[in-house]
Formats: sequence, C-alpha cells, structure tokens
Amino acid sequence: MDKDIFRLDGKVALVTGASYGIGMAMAKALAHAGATLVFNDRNQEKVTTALKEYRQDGIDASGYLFDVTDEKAVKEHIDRITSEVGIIDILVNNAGIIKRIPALEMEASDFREVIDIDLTGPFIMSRAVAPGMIKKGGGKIINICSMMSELGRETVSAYAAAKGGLKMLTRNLACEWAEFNIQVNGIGPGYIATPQTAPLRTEGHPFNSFIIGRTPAARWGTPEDLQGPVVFLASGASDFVNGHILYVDGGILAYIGKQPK
Ligand code: NAP
Ligand code: GCO
Repeated sequence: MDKDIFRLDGKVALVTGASYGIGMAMAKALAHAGATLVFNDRNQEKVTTALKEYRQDGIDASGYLFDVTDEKAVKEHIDRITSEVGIIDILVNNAGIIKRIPALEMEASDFREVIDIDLTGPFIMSRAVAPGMIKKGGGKIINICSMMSELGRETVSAYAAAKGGLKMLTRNLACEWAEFNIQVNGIGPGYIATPQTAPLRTEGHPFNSFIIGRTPAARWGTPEDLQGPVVFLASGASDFVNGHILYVDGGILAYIGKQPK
C-alpha cells in the first residue's frame, strides 16, 4: 500500500460554511492532510474570525463571502477561487440549517428555506465545481447528510426531507459523474455537539439523555469525529467508493434502542 494514500498535497479543498462547527473541524483535517484550504460563509465577521483561528492552527486558508443558494454569486466565486487559488479538487457541501417546527405549524416559506440551503445549495455548488474537476481529470464531492437522511422525528420534517434528498442527490451525481472520475459520497454524522445542537444539549434537557441512551457509544459526537472520515473520502484511498453514505454516528443506525427497565 502507498503509505501516502491519505495525503492531499497539491489538492485544493473547498468546505462550505466552515467558519466553526463540523465544517471547521473537517476543513482543518483536510488542510493538515496537505490540501490548500478554501472556505466560505455568508457573514464577513465569521469569515474574519475563522481566518484567525485557521492561522492559529498553522493553516493558511482563504475565506470567501457568499451564500450557497445564490447561483450567480456561487458561479462568480468559483471562477474567482479558480483563478486565485486553483481548480477545486475537493468540495465538501457542509453549509446547512435546521428549523425545529412541528409540521402542523410550519409555513411553506420555512420549509422552502431549509430545502433551499440544505438540498438545492449542494446541487448549485456541485454543478459549479464539476466542470473544473472534469477539465482536471477528476475530483471528490462530499455531501454532509444526517441521521435524518434515514430517520424521522418530531419537528424536523423540512430538514429530514432535505437530508433524505441529499442522500439521493449524492447517489445520483455519483452515477452521472463517475465516468469523469468524480467520486460523490456523503457523510452522515450522528448527534454532534455544535451550535446547531446546542438548544438540545442544555443541562436537564430530556433530549440530552435521550440521545446518549440512543447512541451505543453513549456520548454526543464531536466535530473531530468527522475528521478521519472526510480525509478518507477526499483522498485516493476512496477512489472506488461511489455514492456511499458513511454514517459516523456512534452506532445509532445499528441500534434498536435500550430495553425499558
Ligand atoms: P452549524 O453549527 O449550524 O454550522 C453551519 C454552518 O453553515 C455555519 O457556518 C453557517 O453560517 C453556514 N451556513 C448556513 N447557511 C449557509 C448558506 N446559505 N451559505 C453559506 N453558509 C451557510 O452546523 P453544524 O452542526 O456544524 O453542521 C454542519 C453540517 O452538518 C450541516 O449541514 C448540518 O445539517 C450537518 N449535520 C449536523 C449534525 C449535528 O449534530 N450538529 C448532525 C448531522 C449533520 P451562519 O453561522 O452564518 O449561519
Ligand atoms: C435534531 C438534530 C438533528 C441533528 C443531526 C442528526 O433536531 O434532531 O438537530 O437533526 O443535528 O442532523 O444527524
């Protein structure tokens, strides 16, 4: 085996929404594996703060301000990144939002916003980077899915619809673009401690102990738990892995649940 099979030297990696949380942890892993790091966010202050944090970690990242749902801005920025940094070899579609609203109370506008960011955004981004990858002879696209790509629960209908859709977008693009040596795969994180799940993890919140009990590993995941998986899917080690969703969930999807006492 090539001892450098997981190295990403000479590759340009773009991680969306990587100014903190899971995105930042994955971005750092890609950079430490040798990739030149590019990220975006939709808030300049967050981009500036993140650039400082990357620098403190020894990473010379480039941060851009654009929204993944804005097709025109995405195209302009991919062109800009291509000329300023290089053709993107690795795209991680990480940017996402959740709205926890019971379906009976949810407005269609809220539903649409979640679908737009969590599902249409990854399509717009993938569509924008694919021509460069084709020109270069290959690439890697990694979509950040969810437990809700497989499971449902109260209040997250829009998110589950988007992440279930993202799983199928992953499989479909994997089929369409395999002939160009582009591997499209997904990572399905379990319940990870980030600002997105902060409202569910407050002291005494019943969801906190529910999730720990529902996870065989008996803990919340950390953003760092996603670092090895993203490097694997971004590297030559996964060149024959196409349309796979790698669940990183401490065993949630394997588990029927605890027997009541
Ligand atoms: P997070 O803490 O909420 O971070 C999401 C990032 O995406 C933020 O930087 C956010 O920027 C950015 N973003 C949102 N909408 C955007 C847009 N339209 N354009 C550009 N950037 C945008 O989330 P996280 O927990 O790290 O999750 C990252 C990804 O993993 C998401 O796709 C999430 O659904 C998924 N995920 C999370 C968990 C979990 O347990 N935490 C589990 C499974 C999957 P702003 O701060 O400016 O909004
Ligand atoms: C929720 C959670 C999730 C997770 C994650 C699970 O309200 O159930 O926020 O949906 O963040 O995506 O994998």
